[in-house]
Amino acid sequence: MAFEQPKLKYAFDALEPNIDKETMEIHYGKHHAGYTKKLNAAVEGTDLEGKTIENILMNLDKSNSAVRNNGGGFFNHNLFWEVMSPDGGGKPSGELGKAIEDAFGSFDAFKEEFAKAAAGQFGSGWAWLCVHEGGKLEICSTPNQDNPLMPGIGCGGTPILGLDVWEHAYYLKYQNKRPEYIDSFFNVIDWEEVASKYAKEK
Ligand code: MN3
Repeated sequence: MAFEQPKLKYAFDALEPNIDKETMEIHYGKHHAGYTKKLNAAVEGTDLEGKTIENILMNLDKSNSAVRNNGGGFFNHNLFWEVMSPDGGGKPSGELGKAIEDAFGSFDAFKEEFAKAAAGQFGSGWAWLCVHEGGKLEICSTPNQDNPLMPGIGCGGTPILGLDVWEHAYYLKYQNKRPEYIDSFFNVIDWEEVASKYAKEK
């Protein structure tokens, strides 16, 4: 069974004005589709065929750059689309809200640290909020299409929120103003979805 891009739960223009329609069309329809196609080509006929993407990434041979880049690209974008919603924004309440306050002091302090990780990732990459067993939260960033599921990446736990800071994710609308894109992302974060991932993975 080949990997397939999950359907988006909103229209390409639904995240406007925070994320523009044209960027969504190209990002989902070209970039993510490309990673998915190349991942399938890279695992076809190997012992990775038929395994889940999580299993492949957690047991990754990092010298296998086709699987590292395209498997990462497939998983990372799946998560990215999931944690955004036209009804998003605000801040999390309940268990996740409390865990964020415990780990970072306040939601605003969390936001500042996450934005710093995203803005400070040199070149292409991702910023993450991860949960460790027991519920402890961690913010980190990774280059290219790496992610915290991969072994020895210097960033652990299970990612429950991810922000794509490749230029293809924001350049059409924001050009070089990555911090403005990061700020806008907070208007569309689907905290209910992130909270449900937190509850499942902690
Ligand atoms: Mn991308």
